[in-house]
Amino acid sequence: MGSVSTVRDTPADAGAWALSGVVAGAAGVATSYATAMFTAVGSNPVDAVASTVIRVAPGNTAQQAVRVLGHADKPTLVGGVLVVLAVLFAWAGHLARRGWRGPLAVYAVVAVIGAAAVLDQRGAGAGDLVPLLVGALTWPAALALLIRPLRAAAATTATATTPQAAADGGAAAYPSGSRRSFLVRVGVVAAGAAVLGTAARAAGAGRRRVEAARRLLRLPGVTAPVVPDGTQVAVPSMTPWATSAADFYRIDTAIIPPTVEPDAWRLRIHGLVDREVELRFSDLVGRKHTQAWVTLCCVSNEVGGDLVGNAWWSGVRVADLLAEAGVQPGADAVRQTSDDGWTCGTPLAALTDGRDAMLAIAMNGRPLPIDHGFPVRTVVPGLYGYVSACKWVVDLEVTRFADFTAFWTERGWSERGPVKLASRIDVPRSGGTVDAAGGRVAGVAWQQHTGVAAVEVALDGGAWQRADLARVPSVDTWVQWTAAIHTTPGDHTLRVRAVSRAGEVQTGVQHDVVPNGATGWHTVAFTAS
Ligand SMILES: Nc1nc2c(c(=O)[nH]1)N[C@H]1C(S)=C(S)[C@@H](COP(=O)(O)O)O[C@H]1N2
Ligand SMILES: [Mo]
Repeated sequence: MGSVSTVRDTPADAGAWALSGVVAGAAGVATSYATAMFTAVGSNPVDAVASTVIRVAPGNTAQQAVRVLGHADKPTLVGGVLVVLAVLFAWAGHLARRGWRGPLAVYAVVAVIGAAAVLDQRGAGAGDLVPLLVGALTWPAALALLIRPLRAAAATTATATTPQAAADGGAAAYPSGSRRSFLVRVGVVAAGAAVLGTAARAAGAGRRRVEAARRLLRLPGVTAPVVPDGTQVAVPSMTPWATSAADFYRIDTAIIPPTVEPDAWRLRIHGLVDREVELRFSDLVGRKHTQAWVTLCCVSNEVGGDLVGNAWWSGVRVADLLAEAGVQPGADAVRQTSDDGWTCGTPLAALTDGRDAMLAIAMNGRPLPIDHGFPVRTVVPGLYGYVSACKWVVDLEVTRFADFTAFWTERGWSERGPVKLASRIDVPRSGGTVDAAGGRVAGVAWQQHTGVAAVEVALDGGAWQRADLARVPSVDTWVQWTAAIHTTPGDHTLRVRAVSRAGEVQTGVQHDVVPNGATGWHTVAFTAS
């Protein structure tokens, strides 16, 4: 602590509290903005408020404003929202002199308005509130950090000066040590908010640009998905056989998903080939396409887990491209690299044995969503994603497994990742209820590119009984199954196992996901009534 100087309650001191409020507020705005931009979960609350203002403005003031301001309408409105916020945050800081009740009330009001605006956006759900929540937690945390030196100074001053000064909330006359500490904290928090905001803005701008390019893309020859007849069992609340892009699980190492413009995309095929091939996106669009329903799943999927989805993929067969490059003898692998440097090693055989291994440009009849690999990703029926389904793929190196390692194999996962035979109970959910007299249970089973021949269920650890299988267009997708339950009212368990078309009976031995996929029978406890 430095020397104790008993300065009067100057405007500059009052300014310190207000400044704390503004900087803490800015920190929260930055963290919520960054959460929205980096994760693409939810919407940025400030933008949401601006949009809501446009929508609810009385009469056609908003339209007028938009006309007058022209293209500057949105930035101007957002600027206005930020100015109002700055005033409220300054006020919160000012109120903090007298304790936490004031600032918390201000934050609560701002958060409620923000939440209302976020939920007011088209198609918004509770999950969209995540960025706002992050910001709302940042406000008091940052404020506490910033005002600690002010509080300390106020306490010192209160003892050094009059009781009246203390009652006034402690004149913010601070010892020089507190002053330095305060200025350092303000500087650090403000700089942090600025850096975070700028980074988030860059990420968001790239994403918006690519999202616009994606919307404008036309992919001739890519057809909309038509769910084949008989693939969906008619059991209430059963999982859809075809997974929408929105419901499709997402797994990757990208904190900020790569944003690759189709015009800038290049794919290099090189390594053990007769001639290197470089492809542009337009080359892929113009080539002969293959389209197929393919189920994709993650090696990290626990027994009964939902890291599995089934989509209609359109693209170009990798085999055709490799044939053009001319694969040399001795090669047994393709090392795939994505735009963000992630790598995986895929057996050459799986890419050339006639299965629908493709460089996909569309998912469910639409350009790939950014999070699922836009503009191009690989899909290989029968292999886990971590060894095959490279998103944002930009490089295929024909090589030998002996000559390289890939992202996940360097972290203890197996070099090869053929999909294991698996089955899951979807109805009932754990703890659910089933009609004791013939209630229907249902689920899915999969082993892509091998196929499922049968599914069996067992009640309370008893004998296995055959379930009915729905239809599938090929062995590359999951299959739905259903069975009827006949039992006594009360608590029971149901388990499931599959038999593959290769004759394998799914093992009941429980094995963790590391290093090459979980095993064991999915078992669900339920009540019959
Ligand atoms: N570029 C890149 N591609 C990737 C990954 C990744 O981390 N980065 N993860 C893989 C894994 S582990 C899986 S299971 C699938 C998941 O694909 P999805 O997110 O489209 O469902 O992508 C694969 N492709
Ligand atoms: Mo995965």
